[in-house]
Amino acid sequence: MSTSDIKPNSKHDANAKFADNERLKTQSNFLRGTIEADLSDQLTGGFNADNFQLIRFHGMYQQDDRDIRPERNKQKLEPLHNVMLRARMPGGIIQPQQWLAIDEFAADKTMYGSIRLTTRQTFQFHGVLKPNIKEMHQMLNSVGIDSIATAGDVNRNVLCTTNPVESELHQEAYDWATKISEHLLPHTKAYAEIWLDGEKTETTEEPILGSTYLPRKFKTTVTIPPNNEVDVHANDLNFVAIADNGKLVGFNVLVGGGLAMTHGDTATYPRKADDFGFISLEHTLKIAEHVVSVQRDWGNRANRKNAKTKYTLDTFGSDNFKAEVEQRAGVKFEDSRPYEFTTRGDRFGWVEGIDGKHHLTVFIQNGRILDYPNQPLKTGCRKIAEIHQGDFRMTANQNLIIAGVPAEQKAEIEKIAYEHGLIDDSHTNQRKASMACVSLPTCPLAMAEAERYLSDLVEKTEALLDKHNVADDDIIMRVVGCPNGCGRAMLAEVGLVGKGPGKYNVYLGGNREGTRVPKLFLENVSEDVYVPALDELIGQWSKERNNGECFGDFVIRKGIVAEVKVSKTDFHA
Ligand code: SRM
Ligand code: SF4
Repeated sequence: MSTSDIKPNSKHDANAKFADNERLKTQSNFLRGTIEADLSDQLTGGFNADNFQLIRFHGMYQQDDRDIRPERNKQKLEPLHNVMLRARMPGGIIQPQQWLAIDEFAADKTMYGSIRLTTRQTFQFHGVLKPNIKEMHQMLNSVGIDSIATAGDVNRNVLCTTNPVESELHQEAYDWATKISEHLLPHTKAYAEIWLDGEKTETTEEPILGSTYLPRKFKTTVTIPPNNEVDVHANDLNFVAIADNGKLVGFNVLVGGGLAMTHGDTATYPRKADDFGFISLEHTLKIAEHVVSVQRDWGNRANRKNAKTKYTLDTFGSDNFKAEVEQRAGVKFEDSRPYEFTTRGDRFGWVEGIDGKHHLTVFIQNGRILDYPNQPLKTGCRKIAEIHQGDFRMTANQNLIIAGVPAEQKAEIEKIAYEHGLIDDSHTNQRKASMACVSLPTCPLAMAEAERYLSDLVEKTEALLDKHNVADDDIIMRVVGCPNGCGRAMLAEVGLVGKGPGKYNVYLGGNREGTRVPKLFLENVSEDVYVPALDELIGQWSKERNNGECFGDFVIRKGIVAEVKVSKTDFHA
């Protein structure tokens, strides 16, 4: 196919100039590009031209360590190119044998030695050098893991509430997450051909994604209320489980959430998803397919900053989008069934499931599993994996659940967890309610620190809560290194968004349930401004809040920031 064959998007200006990503997808021979040839190019540790982008569809990003970039530059060396890999793990479930394999690879073959749990229920390896990339995929494949479509303009890793307590409902929801993930995967066999030495085949079509794939990344969840830990409003497509007597009967479908924006560009904004209505179970895959197909055909392929589903809904009308989905799927949405989100946090410690199995949720600061001085988290996880009879579940808050433990093994697992810092009674509620994205040194888009700064900020916030006699309370606080918002600051009660080194925009007014976008409070400020400001606000909150009123609700009630009701009009107003 040549560039001139790219079909103009019927809904947009036929003369618009397509984003260059459209050309490269078109010319990629269904995501193959020249990646294979590039792998044997020893002149560079990186990937050439279009392959830099194409490897994303195979779950990898080319990166370099930004801390050492200036020094290498001085020495006239190319940046120390490496890749970050993100695995595909619908619902975040990983078996002990798989854990042992990734633990070993992280230790032996990555620059940082860590396993990084992400905000989307999977893990990343950071710092894999080119000669080790193929081996990495083959190792993953040998234990039943792949990284297909965890990045790029496709449907990404499908999230599912990590709720091992109501095991039956969770099992059903998890099965749907897996089915949806598989249904929406690219059909091309490029991944197997390139990384697993699979048989060379010819791909002639991508029946759901289309030969030029989607206009932009696409994110999906399956969610079991009342817990919204997957943060539905960060996602393009959400299936909210509706149960009758503990049996899953269907889903309410929410479409068009997303959190990214660009500093200074008011045409970009975080936006909540719209409720399209209820569907019964048998329509799930059809609806998933056609929300994707409408976004595929109506999404903006000229301007990538306005290409996500949230903008397609705002451009063409949510009702029109919904009607088109109904027509293509041959399914009418029914009225939404009642449900409520009441919580977003993980339930730390042990809980017993209805099947009598026990589940231990451990807090992993920033999701970074590594052996720290006095806290050998990685060794602890490995020791547990060596004896564990259940599985592990990665949560969307970057934490880990050791799930399905029989009563007789609880004590042994708990002992290992304590000895290795996986259970640490000194962690405050505030620490557990705080989250940051990766940011520096690996993220090429980072403008300010996030992961490496979070602990300091938490300590300062803990001191403020203590000072105002509310030390047992907490505020959902999230820090991101840039406005892409990977740590979901745009659904936090207090969200810090990186603007430059040590400088952040401070947003206030999200709620505990994750159903409200916060609003700008302070712009481009450093700690000497926002810590005293938080001191004052926390002081006010501690004295003037209504019974049980959370910080985010308080700042809205007091008019400290205005409520964002409709993002398109309210967010930048
Ligand atoms: Fe993200 C890009 C890390 C969740 C919105 N994200 C990136 C990249 C790959 C930078 C890049 O493009 O080169 C970051 C790699 C950093 C590194 O060194 O690892 C990165 N994103 C992450 C993770 C690892 C953050 C974390 O601390 O856990 C999360 C991986 C999720 C996963 O397993 O798939 C992660 N990213 C998110 C989320 C939150 C979510 O989905 O729940 C968002 C906001 C929700 C949304 O999509 O609206 C998010 N990431 C972005 C964006 C902005 C997309 C947009 O709509 O404009 C980018 C940049 C882009 O795509 O151009 C981005
Ligand atoms: Fe990187 Fe920005 Fe995402 Fe943080 S929010 S990981 S800095 S892209």
